[in-house]
Amino acid sequence: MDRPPAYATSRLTRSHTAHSGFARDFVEGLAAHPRRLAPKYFYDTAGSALFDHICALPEYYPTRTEIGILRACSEDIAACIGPGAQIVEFGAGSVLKIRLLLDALHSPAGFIPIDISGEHLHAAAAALQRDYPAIPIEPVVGDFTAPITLPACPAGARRVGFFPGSSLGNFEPDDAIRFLRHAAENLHGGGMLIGIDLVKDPARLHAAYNDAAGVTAAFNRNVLVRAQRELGAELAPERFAHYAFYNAPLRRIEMHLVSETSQRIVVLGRRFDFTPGDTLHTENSYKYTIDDFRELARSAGYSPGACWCDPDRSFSLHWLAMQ
Ligand code: AVJ
Repeated sequence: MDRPPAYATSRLTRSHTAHSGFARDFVEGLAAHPRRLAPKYFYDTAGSALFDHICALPEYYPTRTEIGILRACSEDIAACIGPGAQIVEFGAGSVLKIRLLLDALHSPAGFIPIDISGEHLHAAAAALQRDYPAIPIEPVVGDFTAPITLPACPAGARRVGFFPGSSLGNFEPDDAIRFLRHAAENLHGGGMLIGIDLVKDPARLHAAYNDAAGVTAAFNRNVLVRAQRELGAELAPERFAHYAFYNAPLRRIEMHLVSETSQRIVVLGRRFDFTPGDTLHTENSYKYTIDDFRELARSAGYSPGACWCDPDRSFSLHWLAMQ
């Protein structure tokens, strides 16, 4: 009898933590000083589509630069990963980059994309499964910043993490170390391939998060639209301005939503007043130097190996073996 596609069975492993957490975290974040919201809440179906649009923007260099590195160095990367690997991707989104990796790998044993945006993930995983019928693809809908149960690793396979896009930059450096340590436990000693955006000219960073077409602004504001729809929040997204800047001493892009007027958000029986200029901090995106990132990986228990960059040294891909 034919085995059902792994894709169909893994729907059972979905976790709902991301949804139930939004109400609590939205209210808690508005009550905090300064006001803040975790960037994982950007990624409802509309937000995931807006993020895909960001990746194609002329100003947003990380995605196309990382894809260029993956293409140019795929043989070296495949040699580091080795044959028979089961790849676990954290925050898989539209699963585009994994295709380059799967094409280069020697007899991959499976692919587990994890993403918080269920609809988006399942559509992407189904399309990927059609193109790679021989590779078991088992999507897991969930929040990879929380403990998560993964499908089993096939006998004889070794698990390798794939964390592209510099998504690690969303963590505070201490939390990045904690995340990498946990990932190492889930990977049972396997290695990790990770994309890290590099410290560079602030003007280029600024442009990447302040695109002329206003897509990043829409992405930022979408979290308010989501609160209207999912939590019944009374608020006016268009009265919040997108504000993104490079905080050079802390080596991070900060994104905020800045109130343009005196206004009130009413949500779940609570009221939050804003005066003009009050902000809601929605994202940090940390940048690293190659040496600083390798040091961070070491303190998380990895042994940094090869590092691949584009010729401008805008972006880096790192192979982290286990110590
Ligand atoms: C998905 C976290 C890597 O920080 O560049 C893009 C998200 N925010 N534009 C990034 C994002 C605004 C992105 N990461």
